[in-house]
Amino acid sequence: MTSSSEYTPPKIWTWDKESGGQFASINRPIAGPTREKELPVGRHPLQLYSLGTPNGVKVTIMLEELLALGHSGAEYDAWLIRIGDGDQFSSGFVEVNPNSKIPALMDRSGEKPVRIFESGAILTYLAEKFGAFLPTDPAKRAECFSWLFWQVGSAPYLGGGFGHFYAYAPTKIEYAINRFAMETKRQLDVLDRRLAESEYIAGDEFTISDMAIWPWYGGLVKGWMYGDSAEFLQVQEYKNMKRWADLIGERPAVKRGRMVNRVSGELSSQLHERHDASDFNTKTQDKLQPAG
Ligand SMILES: N[C@@H](CCC(=O)N[C@@H](CS)C(=O)NCC(=O)O)C(=O)O
Repeated sequence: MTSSSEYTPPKIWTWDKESGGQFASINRPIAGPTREKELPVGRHPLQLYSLGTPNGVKVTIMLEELLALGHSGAEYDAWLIRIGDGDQFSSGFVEVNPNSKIPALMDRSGEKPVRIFESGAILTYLAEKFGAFLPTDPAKRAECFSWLFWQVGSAPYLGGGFGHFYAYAPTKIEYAINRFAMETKRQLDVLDRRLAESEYIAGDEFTISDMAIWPWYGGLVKGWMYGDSAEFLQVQEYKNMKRWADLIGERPAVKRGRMVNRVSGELSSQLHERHDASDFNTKTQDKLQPAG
């Protein structure tokens, strides 16, 4: 193994703003707002402040699935939070999520607005509010929650670990890439074995655990994440994952959910803000910014 760094940590760590890397301009070691700015509020009961990353997509898939089931109370305004520009550090955003990370949701349907942050908490809140995509049978519900919490605990090894060191870090560190590639492949094997015995993650029903896991691990086996990572990790080995990733990806609500707050890829797949169901047909970037 080669060592690409001669770094010896000092006795006391200090904040080195010049440390580089793709997120150097937004990362900082302190919490709280950096600027005074209120968040916009639209006309619907639910106000989502997010970006079309895997964590954001979990929630837009859930909202589109709820609407597809006929829950009109799940109508929502999706506002774009550009984390690369530091929108998550505005005073308004920090009031909804003191952790300054997307997604964040405000439920304004009741007498007092309710804030919810952390994607797993948002999925659970919406599932309980609408009585959907969360089994009521205690054993099935426990299985669903087990996989939901598995996702929330595991994805940082994929995103913050493997993805960061394989795709984003300014230098390639063999030790870090090996460590997190190993863990990511182990996680894919966990899912693949589960999906060999079960149609969906939590059993025979599509639930919030599928919605949480699919944007991360489904995206990985579909080759949508971190450059050439699909080849590097040989994701085609995980045949049950592939079956499940395709099954979920074909759902119309999942296709719509992926478009919301998305700022990369085909212009026709980017709906920067969603305020009405008709926006999918009229407000994608190809319609707003015609070529030429
Ligand atoms: N555990 C959180 C993670 C959320 C998260 O990491 N969000 C990222 C984008 S995917 C973010 O907002 N990053 C901005 C930042 O770190 O400043 C969740 O599941 O909601």
